[in-house]
Amino acid sequence: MGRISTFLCVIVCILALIVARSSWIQALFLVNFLFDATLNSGYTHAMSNITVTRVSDDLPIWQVDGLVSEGEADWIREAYEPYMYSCGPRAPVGCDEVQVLYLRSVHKLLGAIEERVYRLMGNWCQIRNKCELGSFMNWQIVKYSPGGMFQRHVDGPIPLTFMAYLSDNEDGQGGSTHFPNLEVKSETEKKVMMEEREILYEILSFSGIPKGRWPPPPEGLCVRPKKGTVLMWASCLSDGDQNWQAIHEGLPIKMGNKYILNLFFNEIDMDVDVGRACREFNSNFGANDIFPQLQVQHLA
Ligand SMILES: O=C(O)CCC(=O)C(=O)O
Repeated sequence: MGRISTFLCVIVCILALIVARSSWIQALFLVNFLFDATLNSGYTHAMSNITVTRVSDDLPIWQVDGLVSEGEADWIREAYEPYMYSCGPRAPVGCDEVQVLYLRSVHKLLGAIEERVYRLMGNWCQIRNKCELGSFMNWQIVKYSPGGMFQRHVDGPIPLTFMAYLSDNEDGQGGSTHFPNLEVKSETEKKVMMEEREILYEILSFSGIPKGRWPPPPEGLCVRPKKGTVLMWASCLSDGDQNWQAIHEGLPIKMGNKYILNLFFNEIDMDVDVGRACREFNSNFGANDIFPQLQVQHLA
């Protein structure tokens, strides 16, 4: 009896806290989110052949394929869509998002993906003893609608960003992730960059924004969203400082929607010593240490 009443007390206190911090509507919404059986249904797809490709020599940035399946990407998009709300003031323009603050064990698929990432990053995880679900920041799912974009920024200094595309962007749709400081090397990369530039100008010319206030055009590497593809990159240097090569933006999309899934490997206690995690990450680990079981390929 004692245990049951303690349990009920804890639940009531948690609910009271939620209500105190939000409106009734939001509170009901959050409670529903927490106990939504769909999100807890454990939909997963077996991990297939995972490949890791170093995308640029200028920055520790890798493309990981096979970690999130296309079916999982569809599932996440559809399951979390009802819980999305308009992004906050510091967030991207023209977007909705959902932050998954709760137990990864409740959100089974996100928990499974997080475990896969830890397995992939064997050494870093084990040495730092950080292979437990929820060691890092919240999962975040973002949806961009036409005109939606995320201005240039650096995530960090953060040892590692995980970003999965949950939708495909076709030719002419825009919405690539642009790294202005990373060199464009191949003709294909140049073609994507030029197309993104054209779309940006087209959107801006209808936006009413005076020309003098237009953002700079894409001049660096543009990665076009492909459902299930993951990008991972480090935003700090070995001395713990921000790596400005990691500056990036989500370019505006012209039509349709774009969805991404983010996890920032920023330790929760990193506010105490932001530089430490960067120093340990960078001085001890290279690509083959982060992904020890995998052969890292290089883009030609
Ligand atoms: O949408 C993108 O391609 C980039 C998103 C991004 O930079 C972020 O979520 O921090």
